[in-house]
Amino acid sequence: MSTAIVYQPEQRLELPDGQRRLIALTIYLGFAALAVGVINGLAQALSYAHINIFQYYPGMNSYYQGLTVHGVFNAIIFTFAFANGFVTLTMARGLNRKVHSGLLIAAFGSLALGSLLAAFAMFSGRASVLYTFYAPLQAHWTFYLGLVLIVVSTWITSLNLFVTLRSWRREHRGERIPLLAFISVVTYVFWDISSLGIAVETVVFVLPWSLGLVATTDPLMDRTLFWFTGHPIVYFWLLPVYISWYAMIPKQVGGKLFSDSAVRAVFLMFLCIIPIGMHHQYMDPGISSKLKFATAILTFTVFLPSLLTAFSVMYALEIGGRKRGGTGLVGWFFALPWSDPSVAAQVLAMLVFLLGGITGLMNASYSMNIEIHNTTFVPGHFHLTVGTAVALSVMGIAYWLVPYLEHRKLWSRGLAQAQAWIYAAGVLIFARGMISGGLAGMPRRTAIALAPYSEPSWHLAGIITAVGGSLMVIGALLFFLDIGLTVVIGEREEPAEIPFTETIHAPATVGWEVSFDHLRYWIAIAFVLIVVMYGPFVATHIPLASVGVPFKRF
Ligand code: HAS
Repeated sequence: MSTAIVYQPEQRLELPDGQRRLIALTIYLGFAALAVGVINGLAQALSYAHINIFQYYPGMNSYYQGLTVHGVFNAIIFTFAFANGFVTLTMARGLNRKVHSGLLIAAFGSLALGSLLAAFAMFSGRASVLYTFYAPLQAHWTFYLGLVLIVVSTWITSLNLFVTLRSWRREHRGERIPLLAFISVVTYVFWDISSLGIAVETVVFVLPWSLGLVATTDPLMDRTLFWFTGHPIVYFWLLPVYISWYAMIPKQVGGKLFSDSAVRAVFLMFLCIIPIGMHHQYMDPGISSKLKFATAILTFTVFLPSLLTAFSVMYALEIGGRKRGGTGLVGWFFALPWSDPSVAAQVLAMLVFLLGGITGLMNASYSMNIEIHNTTFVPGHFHLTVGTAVALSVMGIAYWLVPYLEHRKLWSRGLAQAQAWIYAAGVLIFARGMISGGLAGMPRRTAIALAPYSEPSWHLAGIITAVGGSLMVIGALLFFLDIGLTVVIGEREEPAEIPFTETIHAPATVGWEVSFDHLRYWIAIAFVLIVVMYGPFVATHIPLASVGVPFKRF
């Protein structure tokens, strides 16, 4: 460690005020969406304990309407808005230059308009199709158009990253792309390719169908295109958080990142291993078992980048903990700066993600999947992942990010700390309920509070789910309170710095590792793998449009 090499842009990021405000607006739109989603989540959690409060939600007329609002606002609008704002900022910080203002405005406009259209469709009861919006369920065209615009906002954001990178490269010929900028841009290249499935599904299949331009649609092709994106979307939620875990948290705990190359390799692995969406279709007819088997194998390889992340981030935390006086096998862990709510929230999110990862492994195994598919085990898994590894990390990031964007102090560090622990405790209880219920066959996406049937083995699981879910809602509301008060009445302060870590090993300037920066090679590998995995399905699929699901008039 004595030979540590520092690699970080030295200057402080001077972002024009207008750009800072737009990034803030984008992120706040995401937080507003999270608030709407979370409030609707309470009714979902209580329903498992046979408590029916759906009728108290204004404008909500059915369980599925509420569930759609919960899923779309939390999993699509919140996550995309945060990614657009945060990754634009990390790109600017990584290259120490401003981004393109016009593209920033266009991305925000597209996101805001898309969110309004989708919200209109959902709140007016014309889009109770859940956040997995494939056929045969059909929504009003405004819902699909809204989602198209939301995805377009991510593409505009990508364009902004590419334009900014290109102008940096012109001035830094032959230099390696700085790590923070590299992982930011790879996140969006990965998403651009991943989103092609949902783009085709929406524009070619469900949008014309919902407009009545075509009479029927092909549900299996539609589902397959959806899941082509529907799996990698989870890493689009996760990778902005990985940017923080890799490039920011080590600095916040006083540690350092071990290896620049390892981080680049992790992001490139995600970029290459896109086509595993069929693990959501293990139970679908019309897909060969050989393809399902190949998908299972490839799904297990996607554990690798997350395991590498676990070891790299843990090592960075350990360096920080030991510097702060922690000794022994686990002493360093308790020596971390737990009083910093940004650190506490994110480290708790990492610990919860260990369980999220294990449950993902169980989902991915074909024989286990038969047992848990369409049960509450699955929402148990994804509240440990997107619901906490992502959402709680974003809350932790917000505890330095919002003060940075507003030039104000966080309103209450104590409240922030309490919310992180309450939320983490809540999700562990919630997931315990969902997972045990799921193993006993408790179905997901079912209004248990209204169902005329129930199994005795679901009762305790349902109560645990409701208790944990309520704690999560309380934790989230405390977050909104603290962040809202920070924005409105937080004490003014000098603009803070964006935390940005050093790496022990600088990026290589010769040898094979330099090829990491040649993104076209990795993009080519991604496409080859996509053809290998999806080619056989497309080549042998018998279109079902002629006997498919008919257009319905709203
Ligand atoms: Fe998943 C279903 C498989 C990860 C989200 N997943 C879902 C759905 C969602 C979702 C939303 O194979 C439901 C979709 C729907 O509505 O139907 N998932 C996986 C696998 C992984 C995985 C193999 N999922 C995620 C992530 C998500 C997410 C991440 C959101 C962000 N998932 C599945 C499958 C299904 C599925 C099937 C279909 C189920 C069905 O039948 O319907 C893997 O990528 C997980 C790898 C993760 C790890 C954990 C690494 C841990 C880290 C933390 C480090 C901790 C530190 C602290 C540093 C291996 C990086 C350490 C300190 C100490 C002191 C210890």
